[in-house]
Amino acid sequence: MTLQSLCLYRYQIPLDKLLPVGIQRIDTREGLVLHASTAEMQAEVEIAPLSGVDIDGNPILGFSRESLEQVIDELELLLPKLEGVPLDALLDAAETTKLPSLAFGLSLLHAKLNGQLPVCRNNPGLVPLIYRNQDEDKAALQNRIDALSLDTHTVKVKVGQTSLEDEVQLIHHILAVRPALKIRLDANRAFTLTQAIDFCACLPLDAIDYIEEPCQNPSENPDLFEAVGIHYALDETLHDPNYQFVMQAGLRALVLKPMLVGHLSRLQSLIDTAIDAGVKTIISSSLEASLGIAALQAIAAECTPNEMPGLDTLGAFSCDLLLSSGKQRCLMLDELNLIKSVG
Ligand code: OSB
Ligand code: MG
Repeated sequence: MTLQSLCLYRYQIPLDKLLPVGIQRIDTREGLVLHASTAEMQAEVEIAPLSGVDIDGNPILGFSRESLEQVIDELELLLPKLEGVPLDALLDAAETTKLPSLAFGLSLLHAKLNGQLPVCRNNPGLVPLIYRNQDEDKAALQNRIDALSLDTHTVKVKVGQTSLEDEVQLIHHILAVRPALKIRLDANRAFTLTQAIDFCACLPLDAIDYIEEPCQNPSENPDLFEAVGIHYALDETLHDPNYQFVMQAGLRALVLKPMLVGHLSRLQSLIDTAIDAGVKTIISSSLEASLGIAALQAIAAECTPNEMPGLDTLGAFSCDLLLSSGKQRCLMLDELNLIKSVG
C-alpha cells in the first residue's frame, strides 16, 4: 500500500471549564490532525503534545518536552517525503523522530491505515476524574459525587491540590455515599515523604487502589509503601525518555499516556514488561480532543483489555473534533486550519 495524499491541520478548542495538568490549569487545547489516504483507505490521527502555557501564561511543565511548533516543523519537512511511498515509511519516520507525540501519531496512523486499530464499539465506561473546579464550593463538589452513576466502580481523585483536611474529608465523603467504590488517587508529586505519610495514614487503605506519583522525590515512593502500606503508580516518571521499567516495592500500576510514551511499539513493550512483573497498566489521556480519546479507547480495548483506562477529560471541551462524542458541535476538517498538504 502506498501513501497517496497527506494533509496537516491545526485545531484550537476552548475549554468550558479549566482542566488540570498536574497542579497547573489550562483553558484551551491546541493540537494537530494528520490526515492520510491510500488507494483503499483513509484515516486521521490527532497529535497534541501536552505542552504550551497554562492560564497564567506559565509554561506547562512535566509533560511533553516538545512544543506544537516543533512537531509542525518536523511534519512540514516530512510530508513531502511521504507522498507516493509505501505505508511502512510512516513506521520508519516514527522510529526516527525524537518527538514522542509525533512518533505516537505516525505509528497510530500506520496502524489505522493498515486496519490494525479496530474502532472501539463497546463503551468501556469511564473512571470519573474528580477534582475541585475553579471557585466550586465543597457542597457543589459533594453533589457531583452524590450524582455518580451506579455503573461507576472506580473513581480517580486529584489530591495534594488543596488542604489535607479537605481532601481526606472528600475521600471519606465518597466512601460514605458509595462504600464499594475503588479509588485511584493522583498526587502529581505534590507531597514530601512526610506529607504523603501523614495524608495516607488518614485514608481507608482497603478502598484505595493506588496513589499516582505521591512523592516529590519518586525514589521515596517505596518508603511511603513501607511506612503505610499504600500502593503507588507511576505517571510523570514514565515521561523521561530514558525511563526503563524497574520493579520496586509497592508499585501497583503504570499510568501510560501514549502521547507522551511515543511509538506504539514502545507502549506495547512497556505494557508487556510491566505485566510480566505483575504491575497493571492503565492507558490515560493527555487531554486529547474527541478524535484522540477515541483512539485511546481503541488502544486500551486492544492492549489493556482488563483495565479501565483513565479517559474522563472530554467533558471540559467546548466541541468535538471529527468524531462526535455527543457534543452539540463537532469540528470537521474544513473548519480547521490547513497547514500543509501533499499529493
Ligand atoms: O495527572 O494524570 C494526570 C491528564 C493530563 C495530564 C495529567 C494527568 C491527566 C489525567 C488524565 O489525570 C485522566 C486519568 O488519568 O484518569
Ligand atoms: Mg497522573
